[in-house]
Amino acid sequence: MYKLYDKKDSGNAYKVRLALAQLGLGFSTVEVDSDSGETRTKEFLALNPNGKIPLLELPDGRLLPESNAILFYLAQGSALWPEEPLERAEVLSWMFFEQYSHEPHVAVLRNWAHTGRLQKFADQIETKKAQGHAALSVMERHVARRSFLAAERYTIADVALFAYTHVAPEGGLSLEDYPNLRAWIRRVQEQPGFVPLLGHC
Ligand SMILES: N[C@@H](CCC(=O)N[C@@H](CS)C(=O)NCC(=O)O)C(=O)O
Repeated sequence: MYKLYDKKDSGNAYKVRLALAQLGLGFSTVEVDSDSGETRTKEFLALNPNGKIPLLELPDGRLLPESNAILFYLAQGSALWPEEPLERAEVLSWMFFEQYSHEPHVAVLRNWAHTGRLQKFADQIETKKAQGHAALSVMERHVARRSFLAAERYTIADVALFAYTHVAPEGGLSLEDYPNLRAWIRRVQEQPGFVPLLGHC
């Protein structure tokens, strides 16, 4: 069975829980409070030297960090990972977009809000919001004429981007002006085996 080093309110960890659930794979979780330094202990750093969750332990004990790499690993041979090379590249393109242009703004604002640090980072809020809205706008335009992000079907690109997009308002990024994105969120929530993000933050 898989073991997920997890945090119930983490969108990055939620990506993995969602994929595991939708793929029907059994797993146990170990809660690691990344907001209070538990990913920076000597013991955890021995598991993931980068000091971050999610971290997946495979049934044979091998360890795999990085949410999107974990999604890629789990999705092999499933409908969540297309077969055609260009469609695969499109999925990866959105997953790289998520890590570089979306998560550092959309997820970070949410984390600052939930950990009471908006005041501490007040001088960065407007820039982060502009960057977050820029990423959401790219997605809004893309899903205006498509049901899903890549390969014309639900893939791990949707899993990766759903995690923080649907809770963007928790970080002060309203989805009011993104009707197509809200429709895409509903389509993801209707996928077989869908499970919600746990925890409030
Ligand atoms: N690129 C990583 C980011 C993971 C990440 O930022 N994890 C956060 C929680 S959501 C964390 O563990 N932070 C603790 C720390 O950096 O000390 C991924 O996608 O898995």
